[in-house]
Amino acid sequence: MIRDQETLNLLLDAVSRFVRERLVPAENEVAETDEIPTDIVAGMRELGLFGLSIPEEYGGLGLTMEEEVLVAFEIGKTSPCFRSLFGTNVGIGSQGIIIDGTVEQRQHYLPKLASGELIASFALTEPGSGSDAGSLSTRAVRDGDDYVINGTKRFITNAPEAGIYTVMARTNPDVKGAGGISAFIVERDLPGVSLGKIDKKMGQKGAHTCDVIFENCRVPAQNLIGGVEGIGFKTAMRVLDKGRLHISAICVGAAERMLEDALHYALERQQFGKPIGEFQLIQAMLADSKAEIYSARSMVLDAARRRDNKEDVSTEASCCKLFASEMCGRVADRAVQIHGGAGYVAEYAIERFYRDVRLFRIYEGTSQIQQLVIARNMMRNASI
Ligand code: COS
Repeated sequence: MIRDQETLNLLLDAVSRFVRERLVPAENEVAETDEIPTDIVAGMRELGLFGLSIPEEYGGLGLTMEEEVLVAFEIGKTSPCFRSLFGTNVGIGSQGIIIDGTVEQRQHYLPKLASGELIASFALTEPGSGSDAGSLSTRAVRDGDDYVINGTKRFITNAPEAGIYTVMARTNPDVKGAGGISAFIVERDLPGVSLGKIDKKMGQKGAHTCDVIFENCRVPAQNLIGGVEGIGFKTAMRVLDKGRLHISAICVGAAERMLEDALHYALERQQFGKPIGEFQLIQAMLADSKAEIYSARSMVLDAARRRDNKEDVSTEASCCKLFASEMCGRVADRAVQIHGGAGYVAEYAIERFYRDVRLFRIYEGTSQIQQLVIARNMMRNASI
């Protein structure tokens, strides 16, 4: 599916260099200040990172899924907070508009998202509905040419930076589950939109989440995604199918970085008169990690190619998210173990990565939700 290998190689080289030369050296500063420097954000814009998946006609790079995961493998090799800043424009923030939006909605928002001038957030989770996304209680009531939205969204990535939110809200209260939900594009500056305090997280400093609160917020009806009520949950699920593949690729990149750090440490650190890498118990941890990363990488590439071939990859995306995020957690644990006491102090990047990657097993659907999706799809497709 790669359309032009030479152009793709140039992009991958440029991203890889940007990660090595600009992002990795800034990791500690961002962890301390909780802010990504503006020159780095400008660099991300220049590289086109905000528009990786946005069609070229709207100013994005229009990458295929396979191309996108190849970029994500590279981006994953540094602090996940960097990806987070443009990740919602590439994935969950923009995809609702790309997949189900009207032509007017695409024309109006996508060019600004592609350039990074505008940040989009995805507002699905609420205080009372996380894994059970279909039970959400934010309400949108039609009133003339507007919808009036009331409710609170929780843990919204990039909410403080975002200019628009794709908000899933219940338009039909008589339908308790997914069928009563619609998706809206809500502009941050509208009266009735406010933000909660920025969450204090375990890791991923530099990436911000907070509550987004809607109080009698009037949203023009033309901002109903696709112009149709009742399809918002399906939009959200399709968005997540793609997002889960992207996150899986980030897990692979992060695991590669952690293993590389652990390998260097194992080659340098001397105990019992030789580098600890010469001990077979250390080698086992290195080898298990290498094999698992290779496995996850192969899965992600296969699922991405299938999506590019227009196959339904709901099951494969969940398989990738489940395996890659759990694998990443195991690699993080082994990498700390190989570092020994040094792995527990902030001087080494692995201490930060260990905390940062913990989120991968939770967001865009917990490992348990991925198991549930996989098993339900298996049972649905079984011919008995
Ligand atoms: N693509 C398209 N449509 C989908 C879909 C997908 N991947 N998954 C489900 N649907 C459709 C179903 O076909 C169903 O449509 P019909 O009513 O027409 O049959 C509808 O959506 C409801 O699906 P389902 O009955 O499976 O919904 P449930 O309420 O049982 O919930 C889970 C499904 C649990 C899988 C869903 O709520 C989920 O993914 N939860 C996790 C949410 C999450 O990832 N949150 C992370 C925060 S966002 S970063």
